[in-house]
Amino acid sequence: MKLIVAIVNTDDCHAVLGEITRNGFSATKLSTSGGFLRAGNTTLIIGAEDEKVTEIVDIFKQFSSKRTEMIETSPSITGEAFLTMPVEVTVGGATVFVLDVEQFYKL
Ligand code: 2BA
Ligand code: 2BA
Repeated sequence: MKLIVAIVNTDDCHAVLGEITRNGFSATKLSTSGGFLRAGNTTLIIGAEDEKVTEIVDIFKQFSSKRTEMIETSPSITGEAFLTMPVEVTVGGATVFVLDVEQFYKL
């Protein structure tokens, strides 16, 4: 058995957890903060059989990989026109650790 410890962007957590539970896995969600930015993120811990790890990591790849999105900046006035500028921002990202589990009990 393995324990997957995955730190994800809080915005992606809902989609990741939905897919994980839909596929029959159990998870525990912790509200955490990154040590560098000191901003909130989410840590998911998932105990799973060894042969299921790839399937679970694939869910993280699909639902929380780093990607770029275009967002509209707030409108600014240039001459007589209101302009919004689309800018590219990086969102998401997952840091995933897979640990060996020595013992597992459900009491
Ligand atoms: P339990 O299996 O007794 O799990 C209680 C809580 O322990 C879970 O809360 C979760 O926080 C944690 N947990 C259990 N197994 C885990 C694992 N392998 N890895 C990480 N954390 C684990 P919930 O997720 O809210 O689940 C509440 C109850 O709902 C569970 O009780 C189980 O009976 C059921 N359940 C959980 N996931 C399910 C799923 N994907 N499909 C159907 N039923 C599920
Ligand atoms: P990421 O590397 O994508 O990491 C996102 C969050 O994942 C981190 O939040 C941290 O909570 C967790 N994490 C990443 N690697 C980890 C590890 N080896 N062990 C435990 N937790 C880990 P933050 O610490 O707030 O970092 C946010 C972003 O700032 C990082 O994105 C990285 O791009 C950058 N960063 C982190 N530490 C840095 C440092 N010492 N110097 C420069 N940039 C750093």
